[in-house]
Amino acid sequence: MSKSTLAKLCVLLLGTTVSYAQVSNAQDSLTKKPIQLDEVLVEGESKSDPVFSTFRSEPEKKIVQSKNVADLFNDINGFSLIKRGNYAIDPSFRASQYEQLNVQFNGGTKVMHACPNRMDPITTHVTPEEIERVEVVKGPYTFRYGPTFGGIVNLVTQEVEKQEKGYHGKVNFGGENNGNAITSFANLKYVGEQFDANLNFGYRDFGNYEDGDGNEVPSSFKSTDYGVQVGYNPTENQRIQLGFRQSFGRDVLHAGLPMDTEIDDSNVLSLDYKLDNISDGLKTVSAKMYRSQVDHVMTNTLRPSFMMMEAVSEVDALTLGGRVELEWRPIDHLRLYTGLDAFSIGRTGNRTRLVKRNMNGDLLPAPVEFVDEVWQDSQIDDYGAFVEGKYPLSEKFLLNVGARYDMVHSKIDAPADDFVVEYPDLDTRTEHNFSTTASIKYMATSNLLFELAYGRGVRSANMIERFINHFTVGQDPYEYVGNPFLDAEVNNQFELGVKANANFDGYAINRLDYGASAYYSIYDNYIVPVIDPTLDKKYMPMAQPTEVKRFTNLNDAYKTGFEIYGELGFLQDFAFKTELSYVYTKNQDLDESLPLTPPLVTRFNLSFEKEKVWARATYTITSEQSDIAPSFGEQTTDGYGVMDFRFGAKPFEHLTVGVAASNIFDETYNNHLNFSFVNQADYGRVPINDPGRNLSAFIQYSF
Ligand SMILES: [Cu+2]
Repeated sequence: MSKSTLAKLCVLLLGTTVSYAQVSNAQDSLTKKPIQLDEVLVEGESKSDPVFSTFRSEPEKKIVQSKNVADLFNDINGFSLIKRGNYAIDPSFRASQYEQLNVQFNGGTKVMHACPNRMDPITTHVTPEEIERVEVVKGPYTFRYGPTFGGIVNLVTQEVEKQEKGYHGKVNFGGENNGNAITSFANLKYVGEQFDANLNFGYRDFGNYEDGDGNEVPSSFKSTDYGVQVGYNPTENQRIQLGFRQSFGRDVLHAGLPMDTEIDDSNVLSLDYKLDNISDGLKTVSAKMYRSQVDHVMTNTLRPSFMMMEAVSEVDALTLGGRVELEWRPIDHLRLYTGLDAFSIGRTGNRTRLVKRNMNGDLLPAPVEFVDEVWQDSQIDDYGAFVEGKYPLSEKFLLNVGARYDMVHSKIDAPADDFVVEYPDLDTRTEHNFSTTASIKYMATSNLLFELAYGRGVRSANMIERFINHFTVGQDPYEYVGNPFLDAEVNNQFELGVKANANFDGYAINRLDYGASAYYSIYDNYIVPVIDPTLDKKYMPMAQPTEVKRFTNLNDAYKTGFEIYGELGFLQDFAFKTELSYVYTKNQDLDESLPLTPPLVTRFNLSFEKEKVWARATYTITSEQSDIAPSFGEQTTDGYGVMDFRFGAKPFEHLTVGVAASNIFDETYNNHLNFSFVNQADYGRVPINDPGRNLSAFIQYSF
């Protein structure tokens, strides 16, 4: 069936519900709004938002492109992307990444990856179209949402309870010429007085993209997702919400990893509850529980190494978690939050290798099979307790103080023999972590806000850093060995910032928004893999590099940087925006940068926006990165400039169309954080280039 027939069918199907929705809308215009769950952390309110927080929400009607994960973060100042291809993309914020960022959905739900190579980060388990807001807390400045080291990234899916009553829905299709990608997404929701329901379905099929020189990059993937969410408001001040979603990734090629994903299935079950307006002293109780699971199968079938050896890894991850929070008003104006949370991750799985040839390349008389423990049945549990208070010292000064305690248990149930030899004292380990923060907001005028914050965020080592056993899991080609006795790493971050805006009515220039913030982080026990001469290489001992890295705590490391932005509104409908972000890191122990430090990025945006038509041109200049980490095989990366253009329109009441061109000048470039090609027939170990010119078209029907 062609795309257009499908579109017509969907329109017909949904058309019947449209007429019904119009009737019910009219009836419900008098009713009150139901209570809202704490999915959103940042509401744009100086008095309640966490300090140094920001959010980006793309108004749904202004979409011109089917989104991908990269687009979610691309436009947020300070973010970069760690790419291993076009699918496994991890956000990096101010040179913090992976578990250093507290990435979650809807105020707390987590999905942890199963793959030791991070082929399946949290961002791959949700349809990007579903994400309506991306919220960021830029440092360890609140501990209500779990242990936080470098900051919080909260991905908010559509909030049903905020919608108008009645039936709503949309169906959209997108296509891209670079890689012949197609995307489709459908959503239907019903919002009633007491009951609401939300249904999503998405399908995406991406081919291999070409870089600016026309070289094809192995990066194709397919994914199918669906989600169901039902909400019930038993009384005016209560809400209970149940959600379930599944995602199926298939045939994912990873240019920068040694294998490809055959199967990547995940599911997430979550239950939320909130009781509001309880009493004068105790205001609110909110609770959340979730369970998520990822099953991952990867092979080297399509890779050069398959000739020598067939490898299949079957791994899975189970994440369980929950939180209970009480909001108090013990005295006038003091908002006090107390709570408990828990987070548990367990992983299992093996790699099976069938060795077919010997070192010289001669066929063996019979292939020999080996089974390697990938995760050694490890588990990490984190139980936390937090308290946080917001108190206005005066009309203009708002004080926020918070503290958190985490008890972290880690254990390894099926250690490999050689891991036991390396660490004979393996046992269940318990760590006690204390995090604190204090910050002040000074609201000088309603248009001028100063913020000053200190936070001490603590992160216990993740499972790879503790328990990986001679696997190549980094951006460099070294075998990595975990260290179960690592100390937790600590980020002492200081930050000072300002945000302001001004409106000039009746002038050609009608609006000015600007802001800046500068930070300095002193790291204790920063965790990085460092070459350890006492370790012998386990797999292919003759192949370069022959050294092995072990995860280690650094004595001294720091980072510092700033972000600046300014936006000028003119002639009512136009805006010009400039953003700049810079971060500098130092690993003083090795006298080099910390790995994966993004380069200086400057962005210029010219946009035009009217009710029925909108357009935006963006020019992003990424500077050369010469502050590198040579011990990770990093090389200086050249600077580059990329021009993008988007245009959208709403020709009819329910219809949105969009076209976009990214990398218009077909620039050939690679970002400093891109991984290098690994185990590919056509490429040596050189950085993966980003896509060349890409033209896309998008159509959406919504009601
Ligand atoms: Cu994998």
